[in-house]
Amino acid sequence: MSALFQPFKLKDITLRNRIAVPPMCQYMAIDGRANDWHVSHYAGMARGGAGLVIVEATAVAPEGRITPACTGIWSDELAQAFVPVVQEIKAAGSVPGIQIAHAGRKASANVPWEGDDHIAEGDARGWPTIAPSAIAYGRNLPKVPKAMSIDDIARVRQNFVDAAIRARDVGFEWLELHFAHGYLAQSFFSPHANQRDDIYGGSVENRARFLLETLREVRKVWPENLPLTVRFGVLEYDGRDEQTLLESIGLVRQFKADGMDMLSVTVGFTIPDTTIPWGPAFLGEVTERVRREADVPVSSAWGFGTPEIAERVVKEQQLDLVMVGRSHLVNPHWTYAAAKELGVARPSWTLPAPYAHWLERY
Ligand code: FNR
Ligand code: 531
Repeated sequence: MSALFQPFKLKDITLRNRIAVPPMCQYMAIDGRANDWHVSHYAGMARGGAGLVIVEATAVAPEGRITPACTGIWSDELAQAFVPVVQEIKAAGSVPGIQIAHAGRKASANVPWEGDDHIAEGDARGWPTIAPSAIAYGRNLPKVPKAMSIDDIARVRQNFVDAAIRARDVGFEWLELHFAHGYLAQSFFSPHANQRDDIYGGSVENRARFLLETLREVRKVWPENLPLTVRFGVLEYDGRDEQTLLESIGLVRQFKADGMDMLSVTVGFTIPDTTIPWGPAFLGEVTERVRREADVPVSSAWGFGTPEIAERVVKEQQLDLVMVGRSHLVNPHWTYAAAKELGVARPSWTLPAPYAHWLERY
């Protein structure tokens, strides 16, 4: 029996298998609005059989976009633009999730295929960035952000709450807070990026404050019966990882106590000068450690995108859910192909009728 093709129940949501499409920016929005590109992109992977499809990092405020082409949900009108995306994912038998985000000091950048760097000062396409402290990321993102005031912090926290309400109201059934990848929330937790001397900086409790306050406020508005999850970088590969992991696992325990249902483990990506041991499933061990020490359901990503690896890490209970990203850009029907490769009986059940009926018959 394949472990990867067992259902997964979290709160009132049951996924048909352990395969999730992680959020992957498409950089195809205009003024934050989802469009036909997003409908076909997400529908394709849902029709391919994935149990869960998480819509890309979607900004809770205009200045929270990574690039001018990122999606947003800072208005009811932008939220409505996701209705066809939600409908297509559900129609394909998958579960619609969305990741809500604020890019912090990494915002106001060109799309990856047009430089992946900060938009030049004076270029009207860009905007001023905000962050815990006036410390730039560096390298391709040299812009020095404005250190957020207490009012800025309160406003952005409310932006996350309002975004969660809008996501709920347009039918998303799985919410992921983007607390990772060097964006605003992750940067509050990092002593590299957060050198505030008020209650949001200094001690690990203070550096965790924005993340915990935001989670607690979102928990109040997100339906209790639907999964509320967090994507968080538990280490940075910056030479101080044992300390970072201890702090991170302590924070993850607090996330769980405050109502987080699942954690998506990833890398911090807070600073450029790190030595990341890229490789297939390189986060498997640390994900299993977080799962064990924080006693929380976990997913993870980075190189799990072959059927054998995905099957193994679920069977060995390193992960509860496998995030398969780039492999889904290669083949939206990755899940069906994995079912066939793993010898799952009648894998065509993972596809909708118009495809399934003709497969394995002739
Ligand atoms: C990503 N990733 C990403 N992560 C995230 O938390 N929010 C996002 O919006 C994005 N956007 C994004 C765009 C593109 C084009 C890529 C390739 C990646 C990271 C992604 O979710 C995943 O963690 C990585 O791609 C690693 O998994 P794979 O691709 O090795 O399966
Ligand atoms: C991080 C990434 C690094 C290296 C390879 C693939 C992905 N992602 C983070 C994404 C944006 C694109 C780059 C987000 O979290 C929004």
